[in-house]
Amino acid sequence: MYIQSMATRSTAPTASKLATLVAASTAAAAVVTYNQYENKSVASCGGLPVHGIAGTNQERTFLAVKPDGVQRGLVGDIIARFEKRGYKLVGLKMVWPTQMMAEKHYQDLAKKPFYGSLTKFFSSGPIICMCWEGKDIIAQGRQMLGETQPLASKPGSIRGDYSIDLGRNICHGSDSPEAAAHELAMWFPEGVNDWKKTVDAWVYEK
Ligand code: RTP
Ligand code: MG
Repeated sequence: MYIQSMATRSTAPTASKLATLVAASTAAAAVVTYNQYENKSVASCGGLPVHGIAGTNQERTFLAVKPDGVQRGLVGDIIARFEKRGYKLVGLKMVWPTQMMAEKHYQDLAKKPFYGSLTKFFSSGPIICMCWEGKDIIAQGRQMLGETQPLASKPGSIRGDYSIDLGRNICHGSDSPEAAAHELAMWFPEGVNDWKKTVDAWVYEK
């Protein structure tokens, strides 16, 4: 099971390391850590399901910076684009996927000839797992990523600005509410954080 694989690849923090980790984490990550260590079994830290509510301002998606984006130092830029647009980050962590996790993530592509190279690449280094929330985030997230093929991606999109090759296109985004639910359940089994963003009245008319 992928969760067991994750556990064997992680180093369990000592109590003192844990305190440092929590202090150094973002507020969102710290809340998740607190809940994990309190042994709370939560689908989300508030009342929402992890995948939010599609079609509302609380729609959620799973976005990831792939191993090439991490290696190329694009994590901050990618997070900043979604933050500046007005979306809310409710889950964030770095994970080094196993081949099995990559296969589960891309299970809908299992019959494609590139499945082996894709999953090998996706498990070749750490990725940044993110859960973003906001109106139309699934479709807008895909637009902000760009097209699958970098050649078709417009400048201004992440892939249009930073990628050239199909198999090194920097980022992943859920392509439907069903995919978002599947992917968020897989990558955030510990839950995410339902926090209120005080500037939302300046982002949303209603
Ligand atoms: P992603 O899932 O990674 O966000 O990408 P996507 O939806 O835009 O494209 P998808 O069809 O889901 O394919 C997943 C990744 O596989 C690689 N790919 N290679 N050789 C090929 O024909 C081919 N087609 C797709 C791409 O890296 C793509 O992002
Ligand atoms: Mg896809």
